[in-house]
Amino acid sequence: MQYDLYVVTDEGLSRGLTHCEQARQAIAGGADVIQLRDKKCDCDYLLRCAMEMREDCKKAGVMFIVNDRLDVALQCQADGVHIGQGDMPLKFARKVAPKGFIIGVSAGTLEEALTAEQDGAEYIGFGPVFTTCSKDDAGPVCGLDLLREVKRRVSIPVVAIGGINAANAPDVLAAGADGLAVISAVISQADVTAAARNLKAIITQYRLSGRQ
Ligand code: TZP
Ligand code: MG
Repeated sequence: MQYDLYVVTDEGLSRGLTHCEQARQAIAGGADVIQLRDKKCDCDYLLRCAMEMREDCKKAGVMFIVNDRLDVALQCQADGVHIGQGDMPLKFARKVAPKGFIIGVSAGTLEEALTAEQDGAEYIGFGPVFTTCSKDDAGPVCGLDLLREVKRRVSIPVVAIGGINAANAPDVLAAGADGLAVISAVISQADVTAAARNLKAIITQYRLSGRQ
């Protein structure tokens, strides 16, 4: 499973694009994973977005994940769901998830990362690695040292999130991140495709340089 460029959609942080438009433009720029994230809209709209994004991701061979909402993820046959520490516990989600369904878990400490792995998460979203303005309750900044430590201690993929951009991406990769999850560095840019393409090129360049 490739998590390299993991783009999280957000209509509040976009310059007027819908979730579906953001996803299509990020896919055109080389996103490996698209996550639909909306904590405000009604369920009907979320489901319609999810259905359309599911199709676009499938056509492009891109992984599609729904944030928080296992019901929506199952209904649209997403590849998986992403759950936070305050969401439905992983073991309950696993019980109703089909075989092969991906469950990602947010972690902000080493303990949370270890527990997520023990409980059977497919990947960890670790952060906020840096300060972020995109999530009010993101919690304390973890920093690159803790990311490195988490990478040493867990064996499932660790996707770094929080304040990641083209300038700090090489440092995050050097700390061992298996993927870079971003909102504003791609979604808030005037040219979403170009921003995604630029980040993807940095990741590809880093991987090709043989350091990972
Ligand atoms: N979880 C931890 S930080 C964060 C989320 C959803 C926000 C990331 O947004 P940005 O704009 O890439 O910092
Ligand atoms: Mg959540």
